[in-house]
Amino acid sequence: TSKRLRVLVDMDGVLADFEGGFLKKYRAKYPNEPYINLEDRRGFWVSTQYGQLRSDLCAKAISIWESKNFFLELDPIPGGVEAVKEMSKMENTDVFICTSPIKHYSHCPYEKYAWIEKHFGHEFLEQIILTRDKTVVSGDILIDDKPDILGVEPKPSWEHVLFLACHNKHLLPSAGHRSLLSWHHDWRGLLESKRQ
Ligand code: UMP
Repeated sequence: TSKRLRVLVDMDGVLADFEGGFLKKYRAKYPNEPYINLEDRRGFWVSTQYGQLRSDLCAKAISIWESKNFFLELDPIPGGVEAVKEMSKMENTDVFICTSPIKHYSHCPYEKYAWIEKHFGHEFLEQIILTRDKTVVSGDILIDDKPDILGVEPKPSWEHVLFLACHNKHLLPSAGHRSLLSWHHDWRGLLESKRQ
């Protein structure tokens, strides 16, 4: 056991506002199509809920995040960049940004690196983990808005702390995991609880 704490922080929905950026660009591209207000979002997959609204809207939704500059232009989630910069300067603490790129790889992986460089600086590129399977990454804690994080490792080393998002707030409080309601809530206490 190491005396250092390893914190894994998800990007979309935790540091970068995927849901807000999606809705803004979807409404601009498809002004005459129906859409789902953020307070009515249910389930992690935007494409699934749009497909339920009308089957052709699934592909229209996907076209938004497959477009150039979608990931690069996402706004930061309030307090997230500041919190991660602060925790990266804490003693005995290693922070990694752990994020799953979409499989349409033309823009997303590049833009995730560019977003981190823009908001955290060039040095922070060392801290990026791009993976479609977070269960094989080791850490003490994973702060992520996806309720079910599954992969080939049945017993991941991290504790999943659910970050509140428009699509998961109706699930709270969950018996399954602890949660972090926003970056203005007590993330420092959460980290301290893992050092005990
Ligand atoms: N994503 C989809 N479809 C959706 C919603 C999100 O492909 O309906 C993408 C965006 C992110 C990835 O690239 O899935 C989720 O990554 P994590 O937040 O789990 O790291």
